[in-house]
Amino acid sequence: MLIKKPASIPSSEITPQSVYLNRRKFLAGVSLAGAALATGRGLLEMVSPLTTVQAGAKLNAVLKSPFSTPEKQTPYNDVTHYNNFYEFGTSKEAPAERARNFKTSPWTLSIEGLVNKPRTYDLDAILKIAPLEERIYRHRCVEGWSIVVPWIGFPLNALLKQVEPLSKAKFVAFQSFYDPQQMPVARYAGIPFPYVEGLRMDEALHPLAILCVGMYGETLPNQDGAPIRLVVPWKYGFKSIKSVVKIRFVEQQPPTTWNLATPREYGFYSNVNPNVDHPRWSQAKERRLGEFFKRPTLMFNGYGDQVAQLYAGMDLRKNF
Ligand SMILES: Nc1nc2c(c(=O)[nH]1)N[C@H]1C(S)=C(S)[C@@H](COP(=O)(O)O)O[C@H]1N2
Ligand SMILES: [Mo]
Repeated sequence: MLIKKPASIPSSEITPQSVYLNRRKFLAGVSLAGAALATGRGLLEMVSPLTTVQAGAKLNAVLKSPFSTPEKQTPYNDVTHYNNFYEFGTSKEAPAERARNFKTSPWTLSIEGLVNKPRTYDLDAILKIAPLEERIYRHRCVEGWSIVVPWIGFPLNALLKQVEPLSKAKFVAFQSFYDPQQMPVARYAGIPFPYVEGLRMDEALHPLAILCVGMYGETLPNQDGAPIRLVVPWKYGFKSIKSVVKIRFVEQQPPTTWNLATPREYGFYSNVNPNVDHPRWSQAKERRLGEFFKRPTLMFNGYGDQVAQLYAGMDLRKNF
């Protein structure tokens, strides 16, 4: 990572953005960095207990990825103040306000179902699953807006390899945290909670699918799904489930929240597809946040070269 691999970049180069670090944490980070140099141990390994403490802490030792788009990144302020996170309200501005005191530490992620090695991870263990990478991805919401975000995470397949799915496992089911006490307005959202999502096994193994722990060089803000979320860039945004607490390996296609709520409008696959309209609007174009003119939406959100073969022979009109 920072010590061993020259390809790594300091997070300060990702986006110029001032970060508040309290003095004690800053000093601890510096001395640990020194110790990492002296012992040759990875910096991430040594600082991860500090970086996981709260949203908005710097994530060091982040590798660049060849999967990143060179497109202009959406401003941080837009990505953190125009959110869908229905547990915290249905307006785009609500999650930034209402998730402010969301308690994300301590956090556990449990892996269950058809695996050889079921396991419960705390956040420090999650951060040790694989080296953290920056992945600058396009994100296309089914509602017609899009953003370009420098996510930080690691391939979902790295976790899968640790828990060793059985050959019977054909799908992966994800579940979000839900606590009506902390999310009192969720009951007015009109969708069932906890929020659930799913992927077919080959989709989950695809190197573009990541578990995301940060963005713009820092841990995830609460409104963007702290402390850990999924990011699947070739699918509509609602597949990228936030604040994940459970991942279950199953034989049958699992239920997904938007399909449960409105099956006529939202299918299981939800691949970005400009040729298949939503029943109530066209999906041919999108508006990048911060831009005035719409741009054409690309098949598989522009990731077709990498993912189209996953759906070879499937009728994407039926499997929407
Ligand atoms: N738990 C949960 N995850 C969720 C949602 C939600 O309401 N609850 N909204 C989804 C939708 S519709 C989108 S577009 C993305 C938005 O992610 P962002 O706010 O970080 O841009 O999160 C997805 N993940
Ligand atoms: Mo969305």
